[in-house]
Amino acid sequence: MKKIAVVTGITGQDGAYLAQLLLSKGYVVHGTFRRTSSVNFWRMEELGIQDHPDLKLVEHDLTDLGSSLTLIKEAKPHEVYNLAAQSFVGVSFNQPDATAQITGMGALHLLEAIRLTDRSIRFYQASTSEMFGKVQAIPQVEDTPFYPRSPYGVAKLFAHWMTINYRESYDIFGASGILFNHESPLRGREFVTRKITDAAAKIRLGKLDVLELGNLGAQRDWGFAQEYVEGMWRMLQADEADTFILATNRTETVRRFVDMAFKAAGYELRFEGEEHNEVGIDIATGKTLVRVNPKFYRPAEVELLIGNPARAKEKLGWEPKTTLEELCAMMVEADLRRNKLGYSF
Ligand code: NDP
Ligand code: GDR
Repeated sequence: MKKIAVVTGITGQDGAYLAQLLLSKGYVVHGTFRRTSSVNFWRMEELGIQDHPDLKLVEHDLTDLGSSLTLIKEAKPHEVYNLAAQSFVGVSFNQPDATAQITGMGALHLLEAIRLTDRSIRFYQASTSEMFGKVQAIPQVEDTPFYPRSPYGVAKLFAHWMTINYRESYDIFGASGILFNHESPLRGREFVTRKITDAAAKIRLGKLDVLELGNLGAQRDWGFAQEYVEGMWRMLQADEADTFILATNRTETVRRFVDMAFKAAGYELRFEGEEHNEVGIDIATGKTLVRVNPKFYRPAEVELLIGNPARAKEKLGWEPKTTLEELCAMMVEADLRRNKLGYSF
């Protein structure tokens, strides 16, 4: 009999990659999406899985407890991966309530549905390095104290502790993956890496003059999303439910990523100016291609993230393989291709 998995947030980056992985392993996947006036399945189309016979697309809203109960009752899954969230940190400052409902309470609704339906169902919660926020240790490990710096980080911390609480209270197999930033050609264009690679491609093709960004000094630990979903799956195959960090143990500034992406698009940049006035100039022509616009700064920033994935390596045999240079080049190449074809995602 085939294993059955529920993946919430199938229209997102990780949902699409995870569905592809699970289908390749012979699972039946119930992928959830929320009702909108025009649902967008472009990521599943890019991966060629949207018409897979074992992929069932289910309408579901995380903020509705009844919707989660029905989902779990009808799908009868062995595993539930909770990837759906209001996942954009910047937006969470403008929509803290909605973020708390979706990103925080949404996880609790699924845990309640499992508790009330079948406690043998294994649950994965998409936790985040944003929970470390104002970091208390470098690099961050599973036991580093949390200090979230955004409504998103606070909501995720609630969901993380709920997962542990249901593990301890009801013996539910609840695994929490503290994943550091992971990117890919399927990343949403509001996130900084994809914003940069898309802009570098557009500038190369003469479709954009200047890229505007916020804090260029923020440091992130960026890995490749396709490898990270493999880690999620491994967490649910382990003997015991646990909390694991997935990261690369390398950190770079946003500025360095800009430099890399523009290099991949054929430019050599020179950075000049102080913080809010900083610009990136094309050395060959003297043209300004990158400019800081303070409107992209956040009310509170997470300045430095770097994660040590030693526990995942030891207990799950998981480690990242793709370098940041390879990842960045892959994203720029995909954005050059899409922009040439006139795609808008
Ligand atoms: P995306 O933003 O690409 O995808 C989020 C998904 O959640 C989308 O499918 C979105 O649907 C769905 N969603 C949003 N609101 C609701 C709702 N009310 N009901 C149901 N579904 C909803 O995120 P990623 O794929 O990058 O990330 C996956 C998960 O991992 C998220 O929970 C994120 O917070 C977390 N995470 C991500 C990291 C990363 O670097 N990518 C790192 C650490 C954690 P729609 O398409 O309709 O908007
Ligand atoms: P993050 O990712 O907040 O780490 O959350 P994002 O790519 O949005 O920001 C990374 C860093 O870049 C700085 N930055 C900008 N960010 C955006 N989006 N746009 C800009 O113009 C810009 N300029 C500078 C930000 O200030 C920040 O420091 C992501 C999400 O996927 C979360 O869901 C996930 O939990 C974490 O990664 C780990």
